[in-house]
Amino acid sequence: MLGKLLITGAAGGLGGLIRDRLGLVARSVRLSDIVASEGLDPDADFVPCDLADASAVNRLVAGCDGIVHLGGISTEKSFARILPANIIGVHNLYEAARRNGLPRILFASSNHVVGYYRQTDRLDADAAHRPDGWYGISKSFGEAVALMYFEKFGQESALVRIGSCLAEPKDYRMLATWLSPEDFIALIARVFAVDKLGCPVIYGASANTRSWWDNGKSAYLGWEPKHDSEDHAHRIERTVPKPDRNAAVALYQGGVFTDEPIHED
Ligand code: NAI
Ligand code: 15L
Repeated sequence: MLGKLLITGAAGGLGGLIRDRLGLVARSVRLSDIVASEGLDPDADFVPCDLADASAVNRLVAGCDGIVHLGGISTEKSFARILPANIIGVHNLYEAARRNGLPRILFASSNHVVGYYRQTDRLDADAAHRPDGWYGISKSFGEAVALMYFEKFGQESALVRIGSCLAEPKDYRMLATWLSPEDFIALIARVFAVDKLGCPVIYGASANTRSWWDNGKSAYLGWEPKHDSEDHAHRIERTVPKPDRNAAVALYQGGVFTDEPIHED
């Protein structure tokens, strides 16, 4: 079991789903975010930190044995907003890891690294990047940083291209992309338990019958997701209008992100 696990972006949606459920992964958990976290246990080890502040990130990482890096901008925004959090932030995190004993990192990458593939395409870990916006490009950058730190310094990272992680899938696209929180927690546990991690790309999706993604190249992790979005298909078919088959949300793996303009604010 790990000693201290750091979770960045702990005040966000995904952070809220997992932060109290990592007792089998680490003896203690340090939570961090740029904003205060609602509903936080008053005894929690919460360290406010802007990922764009290199010295603060270095102090944050010191003494941690593993990192789940969720922090940053999580949707399509202007380059000006993505730059400090997702690009400078990833630089600062990996530099802090290098200076503090190379704690293993789970990097929350995204399906938007490959968002411009069609939903009829089937991808594995070697698919060339086809990012669908500045957000996807920032995740592509993060994956490249992780690979360089692995080659140069032996820094291990899991590059988890998360599909859609929420309690239940909400629409047709999520019947392919859904990752249940329980399956994500099981993946986190495998990433920090396996003897040799390396720097694999892993598609963060449950065992969905309609999945587009093949995790054969990271099978050595022993991650076996248990949930299948098919269990929610009837509810979605009954309650959610089916999108036009030529709409971005029905054509591309990245869904509506592929239709986003360049944001300028
Ligand atoms: P979120 O937007 O709810 O949480 C991100 C957190 O990062 C926020 O609490 C925010 O305050 C924090 N943050 C933003 N800028 C920061 C900065 N400069 N310094 C420190 N913290 C900063 O996003 P969510 O849904 O919780 O996602 C977590 C991570 O997983 C994100 O990196 C996202 O890109 C990735 N991801 C999530 C997916 C999902 O289905 N929820 C799908 C694919 C990727
Ligand atoms: C993501 O990368 C986003 O962080 C999340 O908010 C969802 O939109 C998800 O992808 C998705 O594609 O469903």
